[in-house]
Amino acid sequence: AAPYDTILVERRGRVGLVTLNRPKALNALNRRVMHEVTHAAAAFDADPEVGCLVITGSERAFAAGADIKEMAEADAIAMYMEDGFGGWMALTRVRKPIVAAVSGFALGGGCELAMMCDMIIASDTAKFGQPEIKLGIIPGIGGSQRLIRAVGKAKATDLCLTGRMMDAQEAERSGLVARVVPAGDFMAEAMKTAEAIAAMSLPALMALKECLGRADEASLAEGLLFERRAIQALFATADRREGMAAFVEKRAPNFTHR
Ligand code: CO8
Repeated sequence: AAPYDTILVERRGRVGLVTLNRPKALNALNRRVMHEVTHAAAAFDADPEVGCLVITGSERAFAAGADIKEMAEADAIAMYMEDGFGGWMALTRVRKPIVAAVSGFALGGGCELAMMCDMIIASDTAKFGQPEIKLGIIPGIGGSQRLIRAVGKAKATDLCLTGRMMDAQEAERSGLVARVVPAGDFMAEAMKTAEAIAAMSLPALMALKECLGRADEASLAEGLLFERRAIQALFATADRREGMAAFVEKRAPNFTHR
């Protein structure tokens, strides 16, 4: 692996695992973390042996937001010239599914990072929020856009304007989180889920991620057409033949991800 300072990176079978690792700062997301996470994710995206990624933090914190100590020194013109925080957009170009395994604090940029992933599995200790307003700023990598799409206008507005935290149960109720599991089990659950996803046909997974992403970005008519073209194209894969043959023959499929 590349020499990373702020993350741990490991491939387990077909799952690429990225663990944020700045425990003393509750995994605050500084520039270095941004470069390392996006670099590691792009490397897993390019690795044909990987079918699904997991991004996680520690039990205490997924990530407590952008690094406030770094931001305290920032200057507006420099931020603009270097497109401050813009590097995180690279994560949205990853074409394989990403599961966020969230325990403890997922605040500000941490909540936004979790929302850039395709699904969130949370421990029952997870706490989500967009507390930027308390610092005199606002979310910067999608909080005002993705949260409203995930939980609706009422709750997103409440969270963003007050900066309050929402617990795992409220996050699940409101549709931000796919599953809540007991604290001790969240990593096992996330890894098991990612392994199950990674065992599916990779071209189908990639097409599916693209289609799901369209739901937020296109009209229903455009999205339906996009989905139909994608399923038609998937009839060309060997995995499609194998998947259907395996069903008919009452056996497990042996996907080759082609
Ligand atoms: N940045 C830098 N350091 C942090 C951060 C942070 N966001 N959060 C915690 N830390 C540090 C603390 O300074 C402390 O360090 P030290 O031991 O040296 O004093 C250490 O982590 C432990 O934190 P606490 O002692 O505060 O732990 P508590 O359990 O008392 O409190 C909280 C935990 C509630 C999470 C508290 O630390 C907190 O409120 N943190 C800040 C949360 C926040 O405001 N986040 C939003 C930041 S703004 C943002 O994310 C902007 C988004 C724009 C784009 C983002 C791109 C990445």
